[in-house]
Amino acid sequence: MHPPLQDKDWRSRAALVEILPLYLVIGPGNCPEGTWLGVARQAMEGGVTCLQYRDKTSDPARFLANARALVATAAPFNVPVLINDRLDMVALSGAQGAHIGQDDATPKQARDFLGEKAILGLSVGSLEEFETHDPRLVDYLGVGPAFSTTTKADSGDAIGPEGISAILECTTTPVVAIGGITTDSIPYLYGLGLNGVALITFITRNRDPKRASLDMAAKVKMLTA
Ligand code: TZP
Ligand code: MG
Repeated sequence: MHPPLQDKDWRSRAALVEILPLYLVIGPGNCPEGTWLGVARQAMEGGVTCLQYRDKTSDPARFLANARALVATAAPFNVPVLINDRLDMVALSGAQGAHIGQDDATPKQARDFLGEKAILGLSVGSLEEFETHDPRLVDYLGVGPAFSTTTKADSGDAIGPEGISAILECTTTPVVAIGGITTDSIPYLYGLGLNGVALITFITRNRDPKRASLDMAAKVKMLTA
């Protein structure tokens, strides 16, 4: 059994290795109207191990209400919630941490703001971006886009398994790949040393998000086999 969410040392390597394998990034914009929270629940029933609330359009009150709803939905599953970009919403929503990109607060600003207990993830799209970060401040890296994706317009060109490998060779920080990952594309990532995969479309646009998560959970086991 897992200890209660708030008591866990989320930043420990053991905790990160447990939560990163199947990571769902989700917000209202990724799902048909009114369904996103149910999709998140079904995804956790299917084995999703970590959630990121990512919402570029809601006003602050709606953002906070949604983030709180996701935290409450995830708690019985012992699944942590990370907040994309909006560091101010982390403590207010009861989330376990944040995920930032290269154009957001710096890892130093984020760590100073969040304190020592919160999980902090950073997006990295190249070796150049990787080299500018201080690994002591960041708990995991989201590397990609692994494959081409239309979900994030400014995500840059796909870096492929080779680009991901180049970064993995330079770090001991846990890494998840993101971008265009499906049950068909994930085999190209086997054996690279990834700790997990982060997904939007494969789960949120699937008619059966639980089934999609179960299928992906089975494949994710082969990442480290
Ligand atoms: N960051 C890099 S690619 C991406 C993000 C948020 C989108 C990934 O979404 P999908 O739909 O799984 O390709
Ligand atoms: Mg961002």
